[in-house]
Amino acid sequence: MGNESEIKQAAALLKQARSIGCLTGAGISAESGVATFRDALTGLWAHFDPQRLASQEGFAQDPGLVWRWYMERLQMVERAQPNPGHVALAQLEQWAPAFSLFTQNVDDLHERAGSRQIYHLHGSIARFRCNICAVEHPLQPAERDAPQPPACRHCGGPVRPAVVWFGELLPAAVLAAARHVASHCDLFLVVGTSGVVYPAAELPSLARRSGAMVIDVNPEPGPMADEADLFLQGPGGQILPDLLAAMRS
Ligand code: BJW
Ligand code: ZN
Repeated sequence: MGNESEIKQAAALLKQARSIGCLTGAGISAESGVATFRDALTGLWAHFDPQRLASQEGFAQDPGLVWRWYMERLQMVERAQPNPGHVALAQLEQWAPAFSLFTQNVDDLHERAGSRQIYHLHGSIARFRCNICAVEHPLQPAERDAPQPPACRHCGGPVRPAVVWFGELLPAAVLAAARHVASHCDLFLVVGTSGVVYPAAELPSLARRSGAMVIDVNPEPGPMADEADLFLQGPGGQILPDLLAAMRS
């Protein structure tokens, strides 16, 4: 667990900062019951490789398998509620003079917790588009339970979630905004990411090289903790509210 003196140091840094950048990963939603990306491959999915499911190659090989995996995860996201970690980040946005939140998550729990300045690096699991012509496809209830992805009404191509798979480009404007914030902020806060997927994983080191202090919140030490000036060990749903409380005291 992040100890009291580290929480105090982090709270002092957050209070002084004029501009804060924040990067979140699947860990911020874990306490809401949304499996982290690697945990999402337990149970029924334990024998599948995430790089295969979340890729064009995997979709081409077995579109039904990929579709069912996403429909199961969509249901998990819809049932979930924001946790105290999401709420604390929304409160931090109100407090800070400038605050931008970049999430790798495809859920909408930050929005539902009240965050406003939020950018999705890897898209959204609740939107759909054609894999061939990219036209948007509003999902019908019956399509959710179907064993195969629906066909595009425009060109007949397979419909897919509007997320970013391995080997695909992140939305250019979102990535440019993230790099701009990372290279101009005073403080960069990282929460709940394993830090192994690029280009999101390069943002904390970009911030550090540009002169920002970096704080990492995670129950497990990993590549992001090595990059950080301060590592607060523990779950986001506990550490982030503790940080907010320390800022107020
Ligand atoms: C808690 C907690 C609690 C638990 N509180 N924490 C440079 C070097 C090497 C490779 C590349 C490179 N640049 C690009 C690449 C290729 C590739 C890549 O990064 N590969 C690596 C695996 C090596 N990147 C790409 O292909 C990207 N595209 C790209 O760069 O285009 C140009 C290009 C193409 C090809 C070659 C070169 C350049 C696209 C990446 C898209 C990633 N998409 C996914 C799927 C999204 C849709 C979906 O959700 O299904 O995004 S993959 C998956 O990983 C998902 C996540 O957003 C992402 C990150 O995972 P995250 O969030 O870190 O989750 P976990 O599960 O890994 O970790 C959870 C963490 O939470 C853990 O640390 C826990 O301890 C912690 N935790 N409980 C706080 N309560
Ligand atoms: Zn189409």
